[in-house]
Amino acid sequence: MLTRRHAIRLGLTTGAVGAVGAAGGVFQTLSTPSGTAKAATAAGAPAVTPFAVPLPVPKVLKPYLRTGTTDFYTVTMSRTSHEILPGRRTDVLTYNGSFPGPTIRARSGRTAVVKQINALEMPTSVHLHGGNNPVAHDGGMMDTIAPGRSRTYVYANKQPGATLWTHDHAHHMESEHVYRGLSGLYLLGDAAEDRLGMPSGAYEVPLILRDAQFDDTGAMVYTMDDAFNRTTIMVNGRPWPYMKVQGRKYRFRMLNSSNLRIFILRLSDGSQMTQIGSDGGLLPAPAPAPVLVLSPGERADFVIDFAQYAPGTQLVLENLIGPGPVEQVGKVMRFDVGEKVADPSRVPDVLTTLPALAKPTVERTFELQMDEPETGGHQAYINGKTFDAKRIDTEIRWGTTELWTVTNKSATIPHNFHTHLVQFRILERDGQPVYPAEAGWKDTVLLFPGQTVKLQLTFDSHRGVFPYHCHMIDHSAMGMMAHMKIT
Ligand SMILES: [Cu+2]
Repeated sequence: MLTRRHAIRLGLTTGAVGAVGAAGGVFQTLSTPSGTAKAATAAGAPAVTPFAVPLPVPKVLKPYLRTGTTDFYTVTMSRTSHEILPGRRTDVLTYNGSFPGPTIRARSGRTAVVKQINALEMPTSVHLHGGNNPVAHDGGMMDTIAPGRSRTYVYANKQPGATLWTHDHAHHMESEHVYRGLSGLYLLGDAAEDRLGMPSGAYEVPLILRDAQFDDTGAMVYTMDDAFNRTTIMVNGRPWPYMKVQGRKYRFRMLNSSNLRIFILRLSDGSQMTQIGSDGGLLPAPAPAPVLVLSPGERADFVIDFAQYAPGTQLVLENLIGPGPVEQVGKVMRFDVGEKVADPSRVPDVLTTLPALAKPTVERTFELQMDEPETGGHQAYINGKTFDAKRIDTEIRWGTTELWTVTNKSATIPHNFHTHLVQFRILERDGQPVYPAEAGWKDTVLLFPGQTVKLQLTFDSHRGVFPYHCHMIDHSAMGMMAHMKIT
């Protein structure tokens, strides 16, 4: 349980304590100041008027070739400049020149072949976060693409439809590379999901959240592990955008692509959203969501029905957790509701069936810890060890189902826990069942200081060495990462 003292040290805004402390049941509805003042960015940065720029939607990458089984894509990683803050140019690292990168729309059961050309001056590695792929195509941290070279990743997509994420994973550089823009959505669809008739096309919209710090020239400032000065909130690459919506249902595919920032989101009128999916795919049933809680790397698939609002209504998507001044980090974007329109889409009561949980035969414990701020240290650890690329930390027999107990041993710093290769299930948090939105397929789980989760994982796909790590990626770059070997 998160105490108020912890909350204050974490910089939570009023009311968020109830949200993150609630175990079992859904999170409580919260109250928080709804900042309307002009949002200055960090000291010295140009002020940005919130809700002044329209929400862009990353374009969908077209395959250059489609066969009966496979879609072929080419992506070039390059440095370019982009308008993020209105009227300024910012140097960014991009996939195919866009910030964030273009969306790949893949299909479950069809192979996607993505040739990644590294036109940058440093090594990169492309990881498909949430994807079930063999070592050679996982974008390992040491398995990098040298400057000027290319690498072809093959994704078999043998998993249910899900909101996945391609991002850089080059060791000791991933944190800055992702921060500067090597990040893009990978939406995996499947036929069973299509048959549900949920909002699609123009009514299925990616929302890629993140923060950043800018200086007075509009340049992005990267300081390792600086959670406090990244107070410009962006969605799809623009600060505090607005989105004009029609009076009908929309499906949002949300990713928190921040390095360190956690979001606890709610609508400014306090009405509920409907969460339909999590990291690894659809939930069994729609879950009422008074708030959405997303730590870095987590995804939420959710629906808002704007038909319930009078035309002209403006709804702010607010954030209830810091760090940062509430007038900056307390809001994310605004929905401007238009006229009601016909809406043939549905959100059925049953979305999918999750497989029965196999009985775990191996139990392990993992403790996440890093040097506390007052010590001045900059190392991070899993089970007391900082990352060593040559060390195997966990040996797993192929076919085994395991129960992992993961604890955040930090006194003041939240962490999360991300596994490559497998989607897991969260059995409980601090001894209590998790709320419905966390009970589906997950690959990343949030742990506030002192929290413990129990995870169930089955290793019945690819063999080899894969990492697991904190996905507050400044922390993984500081060593909160380890290797598992499945044999
Ligand atoms: Cu961490």
